[in-house]
Amino acid sequence: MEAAEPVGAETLAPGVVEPLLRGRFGRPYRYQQRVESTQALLAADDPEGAVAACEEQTAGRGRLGRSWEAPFGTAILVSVLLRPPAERRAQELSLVGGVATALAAERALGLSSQIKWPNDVLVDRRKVAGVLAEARDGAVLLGIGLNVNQKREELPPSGMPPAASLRTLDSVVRDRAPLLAELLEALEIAYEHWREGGLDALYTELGPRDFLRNRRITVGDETGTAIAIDRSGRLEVEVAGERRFVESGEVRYER
Ligand code: BT5
Repeated sequence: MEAAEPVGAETLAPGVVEPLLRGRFGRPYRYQQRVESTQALLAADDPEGAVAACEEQTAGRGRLGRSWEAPFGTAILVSVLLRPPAERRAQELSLVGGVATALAAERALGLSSQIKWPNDVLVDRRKVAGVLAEARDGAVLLGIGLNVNQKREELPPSGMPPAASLRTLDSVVRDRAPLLAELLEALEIAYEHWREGGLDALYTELGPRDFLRNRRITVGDETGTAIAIDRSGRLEVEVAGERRFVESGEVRYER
């Protein structure tokens, strides 16, 4: 048995979130106060659009074995089960999640946001959200962590890019449930566009938010200039006068 929530606590419990859902994402809506990772609350045989959320992860995951940290009740920590059509490149889904999260963050803040290939959402050069796409028996679990109400001292101290929450950006404390409903709606719309037309169909949103464009970057042991995220989700880079297309990996950037 989990401890009861404090009366009046701001929460992502089903009774609060489900009435706010407008599309098919979030049906079913699975919720636990504490869980190892929201990615563990969904299985490949769940219907597309099944969603899991929690107040705190005890082993929240980033990419490449890294961790995702957020104190109880401060962030949106959510996973969505997707079943992309075979003709689409599932690797593009972290950018689809990035576009949806960027739009939801912008609507909340009234500030513009950027997408740092392949999976970060930045505002004012700081990371407010990260996206994790994991394959699971033909399905994809798309996990999104969006920092909402963390105070500065509750954010990881030394990330690159440095971390921010919506609250550290504009000093507003927000109810997370309506924001989660907006995020799921934005994700459903972006996903449907992508299903129909690939990243081409999202490029008007993605292209102008491409953070690495024209920056000096290092990928692996090569240094060059990022040209842009291309329409298949790869990062186009110019290294010593030659164009390369990077499929995946870690990017370090100057400034
Ligand atoms: C990501 O990984 O950015 C993907 C994060 C996905 C988290 C969601 S939460 C719901 C779902 N369930 C999960 O278990 N995961 C997903 P990556 O690019 O590897 O970034 C990880 C790095 O970001 C860490 O090594 C830290 O430096 C930094 N970091 C950790 N927590 C952070 C936070 N709350 N805000 C900003 N940066 C953070």
